Amino acid sequence: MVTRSTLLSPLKLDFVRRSRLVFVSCMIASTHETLAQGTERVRANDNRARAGVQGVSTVAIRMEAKLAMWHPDGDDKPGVLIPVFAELGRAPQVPGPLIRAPGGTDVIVMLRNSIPNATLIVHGLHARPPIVPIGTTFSDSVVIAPGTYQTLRFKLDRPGTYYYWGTTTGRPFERRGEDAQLSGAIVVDEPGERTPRDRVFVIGMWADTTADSSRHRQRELVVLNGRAWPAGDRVQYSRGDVVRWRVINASVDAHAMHLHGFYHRVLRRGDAMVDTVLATGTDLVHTERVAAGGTYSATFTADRLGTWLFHCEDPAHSEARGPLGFSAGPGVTANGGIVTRPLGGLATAIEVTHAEGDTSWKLPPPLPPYPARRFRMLLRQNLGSTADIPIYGIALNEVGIEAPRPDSGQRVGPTLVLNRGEPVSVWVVNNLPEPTAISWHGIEGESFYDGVPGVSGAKPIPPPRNAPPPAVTAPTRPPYAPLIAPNDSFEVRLQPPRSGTFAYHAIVNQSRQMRAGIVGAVVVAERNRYDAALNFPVVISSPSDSVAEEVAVLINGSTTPAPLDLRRGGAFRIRAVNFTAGRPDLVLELRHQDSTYAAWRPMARDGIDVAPAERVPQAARVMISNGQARDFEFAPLRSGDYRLEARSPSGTVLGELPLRVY
Ligand SMILES: [Cu+2]
Repeated sequence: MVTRSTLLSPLKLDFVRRSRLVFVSCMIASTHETLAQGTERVRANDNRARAGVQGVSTVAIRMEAKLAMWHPDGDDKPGVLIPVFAELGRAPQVPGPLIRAPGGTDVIVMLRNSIPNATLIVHGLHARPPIVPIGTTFSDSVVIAPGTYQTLRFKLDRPGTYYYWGTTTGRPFERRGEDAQLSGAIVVDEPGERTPRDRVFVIGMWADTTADSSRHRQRELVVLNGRAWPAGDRVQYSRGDVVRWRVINASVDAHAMHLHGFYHRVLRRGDAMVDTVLATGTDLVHTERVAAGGTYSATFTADRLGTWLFHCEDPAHSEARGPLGFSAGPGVTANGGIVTRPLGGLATAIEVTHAEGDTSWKLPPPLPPYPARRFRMLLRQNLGSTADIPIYGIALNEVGIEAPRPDSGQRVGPTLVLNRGEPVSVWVVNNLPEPTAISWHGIEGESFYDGVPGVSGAKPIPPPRNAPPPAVTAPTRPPYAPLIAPNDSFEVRLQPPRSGTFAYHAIVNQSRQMRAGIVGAVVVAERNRYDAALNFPVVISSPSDSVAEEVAVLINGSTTPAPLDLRRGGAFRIRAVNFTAGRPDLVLELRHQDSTYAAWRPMARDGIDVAPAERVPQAARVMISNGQARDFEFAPLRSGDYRLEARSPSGTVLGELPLRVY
């Protein structure tokens, strides 16, 4: 129920006080009509039903933009009155109504602006491809005065994923505030084909909801199809289903969309205007960076049972935050207790269950293969660690081969080197003063060991009544991966199927624990082929200190990492992973002492080898988003000093790793 008190909550007053926007001023002098309109509740739009009335080769949609209450964290959580789109006579929606038709369809949109006293500008309601008659300039937008409507006719020809968006401020795409949910998907299907069973995800962002932080990333709420995790829908598939997704980033930040458990093949990338089919063979990724305003389409086969997270790898966008209008509060309570923060914001979960007729659930669950090697991974607190600024370390040893290490490293974990295909056990021992859980980033395996507490794993399937008990009784375990309490432990089984550079990292209290040091590289190599002298894992993370975080990154746990020594004439592999907070646009560069670019050869992306034709020497510069892994070969021919720099997209040096070649 929305009551008047919701409308006049402190959030609303604060929202009005701070806002500079046109339509808000109208709410201060709100008419009876505004209030009545505002009580309408936004429905999260899962984009499974198309809007409008479908004719033979036309679709007609009657829409309006109006104010309504949006509750991104769930119906029982705080809401906010914002302008949104609705189909006339239906509940308002975030994202807006889905315009979907086969190529060749004529679309008629009647759009009314019912936002009191605000001029609405809508972009994107035009033909695809955009048609520009000779002698005219193309405009992607229409201006609709308050209380009026316009009828737009355009033809959707070119198949692809697009969107429309509106603004009440007249600003360009840069919408973080009140009008930021005025976005909707446009999907053009292949003509003559049945509408595929795909999913359309629209990413939205909302800022300015808490007044107590000066740092914008602490104030950002990122939503998927109008809801923040865990309030949104999960996505269900049967094992073997071919999954097709369209992702539209209608927000003004880039996102690093990471899929747990699977690689997805990116088929197209685009934006509001164009959608380009990719012809390269190198678009099999577990993490796809999607720029502000960008789109992508991807596919994969859901051949692994269990529940899998699909989320933005940037903890600034997928860590739990306070409900709308409230900050999440400090990570540490007044008496020193540490608040556990599971995920929130830009995330959903994929549930893969047995296909109909698949009776393999009757069999006892397969036991993980007997581990060929066992590792013990001890997470502990380092000297100087405080509740507010924790410094954690990891001592890793192979049980029975190496003695436990006395030191734990600082702010970065040691590299875990595994052989491809070899089953191992990693005993994660939590001696931290807070609960934790470890995610095995990019490593395909069993859902339960993927490590996301309460998500990874699967609901147990009850046997039918009168079913005989299974022949072998498997050891019982909880259905979902646990949160590892302080002084508790969790045995993880891995059998990495492919070689490459991966990572492990904390997946609760994520930015806090990763910055403290619960992050490290995993390198999977052909059996016993890994040579530590030729391979340089480079883990980039963020400092705990929030002031330092704005201007620096840590490379291998330090703002002043120890130099690497390389021999002239050798071929060295740089294996970089980005687990910073809020840096999806990080740029890595390798430079000579005189600041010119050195040359390197791209070798792998996200653990997938690049095509041989692409492994050519080139200027050493790459963008690496959160959660991505990038491998390069550096074969220095002359001695001297080099440096690997991590830069912001505008070129500011955030961190530097010296390389000495002799
Ligand atoms: Cu993000």
